[in-house]
Amino acid sequence: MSDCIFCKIVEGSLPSTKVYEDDDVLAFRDIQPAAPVHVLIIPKKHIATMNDVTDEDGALIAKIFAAARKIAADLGVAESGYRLVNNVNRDGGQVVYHLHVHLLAGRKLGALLA
Ligand code: D5M
Repeated sequence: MSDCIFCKIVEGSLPSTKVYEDDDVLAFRDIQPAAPVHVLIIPKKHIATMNDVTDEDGALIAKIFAAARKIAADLGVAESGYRLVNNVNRDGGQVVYHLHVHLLAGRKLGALLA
C-alpha cells in the first residue's frame, strides 16, 4: 500500500533499524520505544489489522512468532522475559494500520490489564 509507512520500510524507501529479516517477515526498532528493547515484527505483505488475517495466513503468523522467539534470544532477553503485544483498531490503541507485533523487554513490565 503506497501510503503505508511500514510498507515503505519494507520497500526500503523509509529507513529503519532492522534486527531481523527473512522472505516474509521484517523486524525493526520502534522509534518511540516504551522499553529498553522495543522491536516491531511485521509481515512484509500488507495486512491492515489482526481482523484481516485469513486462514491462509496461518504459516505467516507462525513465522512472526518464530521471529519473535529468535529476536528475543539474539537480543539476550529470552530468559529474563519479554512481552508480545498486538494492538487492534481504535480501542486497542492501533496507530499504524499494518499488522505488527511489539516485542517489549529489558525492564520489569507492569501489569497488563487496565
Ligand atoms: O504502534 C505503532 C508503533 O509504530 C508505535 O510504537 C511507533 C512505531 N512507529 C511509527 N513509525 C515508525 C517508524 N517509521 N519506524 C519505527 N517505528 C515506528 P501501534 O500498535 O499501531 O500503536
